[in-house]
Amino acid sequence: SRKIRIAAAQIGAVHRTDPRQKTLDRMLKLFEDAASQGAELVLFPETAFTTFFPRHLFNDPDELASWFEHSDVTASSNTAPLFSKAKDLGVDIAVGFAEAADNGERFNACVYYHARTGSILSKYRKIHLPGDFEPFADPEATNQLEKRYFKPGDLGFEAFRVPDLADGSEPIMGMMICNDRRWPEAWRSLGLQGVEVVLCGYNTAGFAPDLWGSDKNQDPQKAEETALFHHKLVMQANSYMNATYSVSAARCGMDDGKYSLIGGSCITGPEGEILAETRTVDDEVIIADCDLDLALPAHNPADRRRRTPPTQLKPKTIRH
Ligand code: CDT
Repeated sequence: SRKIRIAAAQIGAVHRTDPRQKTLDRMLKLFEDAASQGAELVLFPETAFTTFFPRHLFNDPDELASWFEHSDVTASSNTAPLFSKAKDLGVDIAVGFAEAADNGERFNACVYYHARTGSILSKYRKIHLPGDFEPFADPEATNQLEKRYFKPGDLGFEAFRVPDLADGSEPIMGMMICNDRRWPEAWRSLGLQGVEVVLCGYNTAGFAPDLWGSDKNQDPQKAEETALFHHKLVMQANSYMNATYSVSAARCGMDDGKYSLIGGSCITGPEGEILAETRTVDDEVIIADCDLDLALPAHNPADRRRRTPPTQLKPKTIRH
């Protein structure tokens, strides 16, 4: 059989003033916890090493730069200890970070780190950047200035094979970041490459009416429930339609005592069923044993559920 034990490491509130070392220590603890339970791969959230900084406007370029890491995230002193721990324990990691490339371009990125070879096996740069370039006029509104701080990803949705996992059968994985999970193209691009495990870290605002374009008078708790519902809906429905496992890891909780982010990290099977989910909005590890043979329809071209999309992608004009 082709089994892998996968973990999602959810990270609770991280405040703007929290020292990097404190957050890194929390990540190391989560990682050790997952590894001690036999996880072979641990997924961390989007921009996992810091608070979700795109909610703030930074006019000072040095201050803005301080939230980013060089593309070789395994080498930075802010982040390297997580990767050396992964190498020591022989456990793979997928983790999100704000990437500053050598040519000055910046991306909301994530990497798949392969412990056995001690190297980055794959990198993904977020394609669907939500929010705006300019902050809202209302100083109380929650901003999401991703379009200001990041370029849209330029690497596509590329599935990749992971050596040394699932009895050497090289499972096919793919990564997306947060808002990408709401777009069918993201899933379908990976689905058509036969993906077996989709990895998705996220920071999803709970009650943020300006951001969601909803009524400020709405009940905050109801708003959070709706955000959570949509999160689970897309993870379960797209896992089912693409016959793939999916793993999602939240940065969640109440940042700075005022910005709420939903939890709901989960591991979903190829039938759309939830195999494991978090119960808190705090630091928490969830684990599931994923039998990739159950994602078989993804590999069986004769399966009646799978069709290559038609090449004619424009609507037909029918004249009467
Ligand atoms: N980080 C991120 O992409 N968050 C978005 C918030 C949407 S803005 C209303 C998300 O899709 O969860």
